[in-house]
Amino acid sequence: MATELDNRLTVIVGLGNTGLSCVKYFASTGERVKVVDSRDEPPGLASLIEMYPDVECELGSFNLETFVTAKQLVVSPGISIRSVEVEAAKEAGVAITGDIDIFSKQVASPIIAVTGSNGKSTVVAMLAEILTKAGKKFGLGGNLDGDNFKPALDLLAEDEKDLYLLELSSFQLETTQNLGAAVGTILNLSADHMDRYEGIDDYRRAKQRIFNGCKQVVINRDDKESSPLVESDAAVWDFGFGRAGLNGLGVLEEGGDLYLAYQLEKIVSVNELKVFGQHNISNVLAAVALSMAIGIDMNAIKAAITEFSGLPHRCQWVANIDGVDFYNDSKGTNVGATVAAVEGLGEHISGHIVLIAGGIAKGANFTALVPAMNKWGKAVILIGQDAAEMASYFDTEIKTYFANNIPDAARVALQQSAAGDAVLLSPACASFDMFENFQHRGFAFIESVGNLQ
Ligand code: UMA
Ligand code: ADP
Repeated sequence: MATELDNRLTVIVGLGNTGLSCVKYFASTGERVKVVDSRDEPPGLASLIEMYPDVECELGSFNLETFVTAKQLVVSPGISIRSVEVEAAKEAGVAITGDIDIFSKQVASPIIAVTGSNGKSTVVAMLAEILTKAGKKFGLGGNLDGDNFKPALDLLAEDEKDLYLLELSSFQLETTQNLGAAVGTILNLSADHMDRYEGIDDYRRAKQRIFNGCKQVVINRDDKESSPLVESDAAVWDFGFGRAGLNGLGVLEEGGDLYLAYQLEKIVSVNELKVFGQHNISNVLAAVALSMAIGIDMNAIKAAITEFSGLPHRCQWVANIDGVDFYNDSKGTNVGATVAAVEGLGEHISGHIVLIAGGIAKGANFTALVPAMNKWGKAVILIGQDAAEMASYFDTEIKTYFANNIPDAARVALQQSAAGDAVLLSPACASFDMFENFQHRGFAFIESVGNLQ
C-alpha cells in the first residue's frame, strides 16, 4: 500500500542567530525548511541568502497559514510560544520545538545546564574556566553574548565533546521538553521579562523546565525559588551563605576571615577571590557545586575561581576620577540585578553610590531598589524611555536627576559624587530604546567616563 507523502515543511520561526543556526543544522540533516520572521530585514538575512539561497523565506508580518500547515515549528527565543500564530499551530496539532530541544535530543555527552534570573553568564564563564583547567573538551553555548557566544546547534557541527555547558534563558526553556541534563540549576529567581509572561508564576514555570529529566540538581539555599517543584530521584547539591550540610557548599568564618567551604572543609578564603559582592560569592559557590557534581578535581576548581576576575559589563571597574570610582554594570537589566550590584558595591566602598539607571522597564516594579538605594546610595541619574516611571518610585531620601544620554548622565553623576563614592551604571532596564544592546550601552559609558578625565 502506498504511503502518503508528507509535503509539509519544518518552519523556522525567527531569522536571528538562533534561526540561522537552525537552518544550518537542518541543511546538514537534509530536512526541507522554510524560514519566517516578522521583521522586514532580520539580522540573519544576508547570511541566509549567501549560504542557503534556495531556502524559502517569508518576511514581514507572520502568515497564519504557514504556521498551521507546518510539519513542526522551530521557534526562536525572541518569539513567544503564546503568540497568536504559534498558539494556532499548536491548536492545529503542529509540533512546537526549539533549538535547545533539538540539541538535547542529538547529543550523547553530558549537559551542564544553567538558568536563573541573574548570574547565568558569570557562573557559566567561571565554569568554562574550571573545565579548561581540568583539561575537559567541552562545548559552550546557549544564551551567551560577546566572544563566548554560540547558538547551541552550531556546536553540533564541531567534534563531539566530553561535556556541553549551556546557559539557558526562560525563552529557550519554553520550547524544551526533556533536557535530561547531567546537572542543572536555577541560580535564583526574581521578576524579569514581565512584558512577555503573564506573571511571576508563568516565568517560574518556564525556568522549572530545566529540571525535566535532570540527573542531579544544584539548588540555592538562599532562594527557595531555585528548588524543583516536582519531586524526582535526582541527586541534590546545594549552595548558599552559612554552614553547608551534606553535598553542600557554604561560607565558614574562622579567625575573622570568611572561607568558601564544602561541608566543613575550607576551599579558599573569600579574600582570594577577584570578584566582589555577595551575589558573586553566591555565583562562585554555584560554579563549585556544579563542578563537583560532575566530578571535577578540586585543584582545577580552586585555580579557576581565584583567577576569575568577572566578565565585562558586570560590575566592571572603569576608572577613578578625583577619588570617585566608576563601574559599568550595563548587564544589570532587571531590578534584582541592580539591587545585587548596589548592595555588592555598597559594601565594597567607603562612600556612597550614585546610580545611573533607566531604559525599557519591561513591565517591572522598581520598589525593591528603593531600600537598597536609601541604604547605600546618595543620588540616581535616570535615562531612557521609562525614566519618569522609575523616578516615581524614589522618595526624598535620594536625589533624582534626569539626563538625555549617557555622556550627560556620567557628567551629572561626577558632579554629585565626592572622593570615596562610586558611580554605578546598572540600569535595571533593557537598552533597546537608546542602544543596540547592553554591550553598546556599556561601551558608551566607558567612552563617556574616558572623556571626563
Ligand atoms: N524578533 C522579531 N520577529 C521575529 C523573530 C524575532 O521581532 O520573527 C525579535 C525578538 O522579539 C527579539 C529579537 O528579534 O527582540 C531577537 O530575537 P531572536 O529570537 O532572533 O534572537 P537570536 O538572535 O536568535 O538570539 C537569541 C537570544 N536572544 C533572545 O532571547 C532575545 C540570545 O540571547 C542568544 O544569545 C541567542 O538566541 C543564541 O542562543 C541574548 C538575550 O538578550 C543575549 N537574551 C535574553 C536575556 O539574556 O535577557 C533572554
Ligand atoms: P545573566 O547572564 O543571568 O544576565 P550575568 O552574570 O551576566 O547574569 O550578570 C548580570 C547582572 O546581574 C550583573 O551585572 C549583576 O548586576 C547581577 N548579578 C550577577 N550575579 C547575580 C546573582 N547571583 N544574583 C543577583 N544578581 C546578580
